[in-house]
Amino acid sequence: MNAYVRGVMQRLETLYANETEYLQCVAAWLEMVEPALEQDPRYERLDLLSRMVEPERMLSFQVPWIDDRGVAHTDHGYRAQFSSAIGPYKGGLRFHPSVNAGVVKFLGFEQTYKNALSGLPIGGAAGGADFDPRGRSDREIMRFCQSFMIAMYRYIGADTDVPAGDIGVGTREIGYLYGQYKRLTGRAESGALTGKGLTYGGSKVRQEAAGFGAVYFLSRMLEHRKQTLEGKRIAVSGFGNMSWGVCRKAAELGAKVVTLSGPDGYVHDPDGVCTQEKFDYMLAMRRSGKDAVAPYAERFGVEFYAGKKPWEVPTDIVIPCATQNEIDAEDAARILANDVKYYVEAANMPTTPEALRLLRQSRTLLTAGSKAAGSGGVVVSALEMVQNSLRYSWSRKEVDRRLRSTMYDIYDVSVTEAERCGLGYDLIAGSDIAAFRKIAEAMIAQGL
Ligand code: 2IT
Repeated sequence: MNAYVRGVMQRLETLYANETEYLQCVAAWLEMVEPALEQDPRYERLDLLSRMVEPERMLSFQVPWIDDRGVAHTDHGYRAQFSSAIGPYKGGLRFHPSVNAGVVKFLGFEQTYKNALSGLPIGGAAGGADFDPRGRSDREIMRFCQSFMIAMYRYIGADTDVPAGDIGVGTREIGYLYGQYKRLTGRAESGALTGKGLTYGGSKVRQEAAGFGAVYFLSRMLEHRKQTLEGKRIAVSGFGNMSWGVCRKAAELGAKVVTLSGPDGYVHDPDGVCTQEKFDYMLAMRRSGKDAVAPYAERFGVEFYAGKKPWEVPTDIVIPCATQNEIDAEDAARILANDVKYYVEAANMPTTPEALRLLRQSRTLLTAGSKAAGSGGVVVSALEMVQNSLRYSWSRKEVDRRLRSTMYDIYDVSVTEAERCGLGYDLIAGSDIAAFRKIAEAMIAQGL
């Protein structure tokens, strides 16, 4: 690291000493964009980096609610409005006990650069609460979402900040959040949230988008080696929205997802998660609110491995779809020992720094980062905003076509940018630098 970059990082470490995920993602990113910084003296002269690595505004609020037994709870909510350089703040909400200020800042940072890559005019944000939806009734979820929105509604809007879903927040939660926003503001402002239901302004393919996007991106990596998805075996973690979309698109293109996982362990399905019945069962497991994957093994008569991660199953492709830092150095060593050929981050920052270093050293493994490969969800969110402002709704085919071509564009810009910086075929550095340049130019143009 050069002295300027080191100084930026030290300032952040002083300000946010305990926010480990946040410091981790910024440190990894600084390492990737350093070559671009050295090519242009303006970035340092204007101290752009200090402003790029910190949220423009950080909201932190209490979320009180009452459960079905009449017991009062006080959870904590956040919204990191990270960057408005290229458009309104935009990004997901996560409801999970692990959510804290550092997790929200990490997600907001990643989202900013993901969104810049999408080519659409959206800034970056993320939010959420440490609320645990596991085992909560539908009415409890509704009351929690309503209370969350009471705290947040003044700070969001179609031209201000547009929240969407993430872990623990799906179409149902977005519906309750949107309903409360409408009541509080008296406006049917559909562009204020994305991931809405199809009956009130949602976009077709939004639910599938995150997983579809990752597989479209992967297909270009395969093409680079003159290969296709046909007959390939894929290990996936998680069993939520992202994994579900990956299973569906992979099956459509002739590949097989052979693992799914949850906090309880993983299942190995050698026949592949590739029938409608299995896709639907994934949704049913999610709806049950139990957050466990073991029932899949029982239902389809396959093996369940309690407390284990799916990376011990040898496959051609690995796609982590669950959460941050789920792949550590030991997992990375196993992935390399299994001679996996493609590693596609779909979840946000699923790889620890040590694991990523190991994976990137391999000559035979192609690696893609989540800011590029994991952007399918927000790409269709941005398309949902377009449709809302047009007061129109595109066909499924049209949205899917736009998603696919956007993922291809992101792949192409990542390849081109890495080559331009003399880094060879490096999708992570290429995409980080491309997004960095775009935001940097927008910030310079708008003054400080
Ligand atoms: O991580 C992500 O890209 C999301 N949670 C989706 C964000 C969005 O605005 O659709």
